Amino acid sequence: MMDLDMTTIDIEAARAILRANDRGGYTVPTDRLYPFQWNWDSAFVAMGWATFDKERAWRELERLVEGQWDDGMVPHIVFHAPSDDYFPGPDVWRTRHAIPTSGITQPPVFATALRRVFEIARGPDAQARAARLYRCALASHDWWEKARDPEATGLVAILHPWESGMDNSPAWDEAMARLTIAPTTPIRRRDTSHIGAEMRPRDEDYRRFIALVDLYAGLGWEPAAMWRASPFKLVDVATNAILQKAEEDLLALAAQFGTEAERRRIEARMARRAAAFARLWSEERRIYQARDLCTGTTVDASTSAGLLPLFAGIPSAGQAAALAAELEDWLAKVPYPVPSTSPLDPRFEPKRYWRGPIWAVVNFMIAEGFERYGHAALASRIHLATQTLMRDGGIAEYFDPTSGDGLGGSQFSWTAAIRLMIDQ
Ligand code: 9YW
Repeated sequence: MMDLDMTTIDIEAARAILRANDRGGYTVPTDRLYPFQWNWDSAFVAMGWATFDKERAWRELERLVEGQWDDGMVPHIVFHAPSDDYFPGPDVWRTRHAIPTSGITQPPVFATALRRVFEIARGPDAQARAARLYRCALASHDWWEKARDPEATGLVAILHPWESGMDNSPAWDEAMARLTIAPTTPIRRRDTSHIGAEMRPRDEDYRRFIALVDLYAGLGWEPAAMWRASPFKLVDVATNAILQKAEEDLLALAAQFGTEAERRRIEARMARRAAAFARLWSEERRIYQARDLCTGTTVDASTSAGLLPLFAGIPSAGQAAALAAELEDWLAKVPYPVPSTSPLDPRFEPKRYWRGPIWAVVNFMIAEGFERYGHAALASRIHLATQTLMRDGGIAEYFDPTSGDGLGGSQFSWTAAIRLMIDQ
């Protein structure tokens, strides 16, 4: 157990970060490096705000859906106010929404956040606010089904690595290396002027990220055209697991705010997805792995995404035990859980973004997942490690699993939010 005074200090520090990153109802992930509102960051941040400022928690979610498109997509970035600190900005995305946004999405944590905010932040207007946001969440899940699983397989696909939120994961290496398209937009990276290049994706990654953006901008961001033309179509484990958990939370909200038909629709999607997850399980690797829809093959990369189905209650008890055993093997190599790439994989890089470092939000979901399956000791070990990393390495963007060093941006909002949530 941590001593009480230190815990109070940590909590005050985490709250201060959210207040400092508040730009008027929305929270930037960190100053300068990410000067806008990011989709899945905001969902975690709303849950963090809910622990001490209920009004602010509601506003976070409401400001995010100001960017929601008519077709239901919640974009991965909402550009509420201009800034030169980030590339690619609205001029590169060329979308047509009234408030400028990016043209792709991110893991849908929104309904999970809405349920939690509604449970904690009950006030006189909570019913009406939740009812409206329930509609936004439902529209977003319907969009995922229609736009990203048009062949009704039960699993959705991402069309850009940024949609996974795990931008340069080794799981995308092969598909990205196959791309033959080149960017038309000149690449003017801003991230490496804020953060050391050794902690960021490589230039080659950025060329490919922007080549895909240019391709889709040329198609007017029309989902069916994007689906047909995309050379990058990946069934990401994390996105599907997070969506499944979000459906569970949406269903709970639908009991109060939805119709019978909506409840049936959500339940049907959940049943289909739960069954389809069997296609992502690797008995040999003891983990879930992504599938590449362009080649019809499994992506043999073991990453922290592969543990996330626990969060949605997808694995059997036997599979959960296998996932725990797999993680134990990783932790024989590195002292801190959970590295974003298996340290047994030759592509593991402990300081480079999603190729090794620990992310507090991912730790949180994995710990909740192990808890769900009764692996309480492993769950507490992960939560405790997240707290220790923040105490010793600062409330950083990510952490080196070999040394515990805090890396990337500092004073980081979603890391602070997780600090607040662990203590709930
Ligand atoms: C970028 C804000 C975002 C996260 C992503 C993370 C990073 C932004 O930062 O992407 O420009 O690379 O990969 O998951 O939402 O914290």
